[in-house]
Amino acid sequence: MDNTVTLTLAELSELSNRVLTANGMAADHAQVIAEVIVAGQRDECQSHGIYRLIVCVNTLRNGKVVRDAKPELVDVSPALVRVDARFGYSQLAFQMGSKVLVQKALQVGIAALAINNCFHFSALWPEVEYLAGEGLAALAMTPSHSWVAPAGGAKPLFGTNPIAFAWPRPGRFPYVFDFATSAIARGDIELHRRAGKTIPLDWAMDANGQPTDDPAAAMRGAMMTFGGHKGSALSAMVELLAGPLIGDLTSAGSMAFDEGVGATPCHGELILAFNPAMFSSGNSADDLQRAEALFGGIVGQGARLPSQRRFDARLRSEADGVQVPRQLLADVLALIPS
Ligand code: NDP
Ligand code: PYC
Repeated sequence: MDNTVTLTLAELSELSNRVLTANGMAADHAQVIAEVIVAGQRDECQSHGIYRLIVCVNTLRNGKVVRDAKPELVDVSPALVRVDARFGYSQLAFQMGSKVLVQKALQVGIAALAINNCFHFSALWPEVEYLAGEGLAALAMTPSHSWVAPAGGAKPLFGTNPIAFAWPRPGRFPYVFDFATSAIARGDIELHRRAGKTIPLDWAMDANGQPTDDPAAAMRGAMMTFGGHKGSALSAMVELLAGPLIGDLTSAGSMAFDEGVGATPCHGELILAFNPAMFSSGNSADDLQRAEALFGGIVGQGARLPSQRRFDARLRSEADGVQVPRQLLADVLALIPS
């Protein structure tokens, strides 16, 4: 028997909305959360697609998330906007704050959006892609729960702390990268555990600090940063800029707030936007052309641009629908109370 089921994007959207609202999520939150889950599955970003419904529902049932939170926007300065998510999920807060962020970056040249007190589970590329679509370069980062050891240590301290960057390319998909500062997103380790697969030895240590290929042991131990001390320093940077700088929790604080429930992490997020036209020395068309030459230099030697795999998957999924592992779909359907 085929181990996957094909769903159209509309079917996946309807299913995601149904699972969330049937578990008490307010309709406006469910709608925007369903959109990022569909986008993740559509782009074959498996760690942040339909699988996330399981974590969201656990959070709705056991966590401290406010199911109908109304985000509150504060216009702090010409270049800074803050949105307090009021302990709801992050998506509505981003939707509200990003419109103001765009206006500020277009007017001032550089602007920041700080989101506070949000439950955060999603990939960051949808956010920086949106900003690139507005003609801006963008950088986003967020902590998570303390699951990752600093390089040279063996005890969880950092989150998986993703950093995403986008550069606008008029008429094409933007240049985008988005990766955890851990060797891999934690969601991927969980997907390996679900599939009964081993993991590479450079992803995580067991509880005794020994490299392990067992995903369950890895989740009880400590994940490793990517690139040794370099990923470790970047991870600390994310903790600082998207934590204390914006008046919010570190990953260790998020873990303590969770009180062992295993809910979605709750903390802040920092998003920066840059207006290339205003930074330009006078001829932004030439400057954008130099950027294109750089991208040409990458692909010209047979390398690929980050996100190209996702963009290819997007076109495929839009035409043919998405493949969902049969067991994962069954587990998601079981989340709907009878
Ligand atoms: P990956 O290691 O799978 O990919 C990271 C990036 O590298 C992607 O942009 C990917 O593009 C690119 N890439 C991969 N292989 C190549 C290659 N050969 N050449 C060029 N580029 C390449 O991601 P992670 O596991 O680190 O993270 C996955 C997701 O998890 C991210 O979207 C992240 O935001 C999310 N996440 C969210 C967290 C949160 O707290 N909200 C925490 C941690 C992670 P492509 O996709 O096209 O392969
Ligand atoms: O996959 O590491 C992860 C993750 C943490 C929070 C959301 N995703």
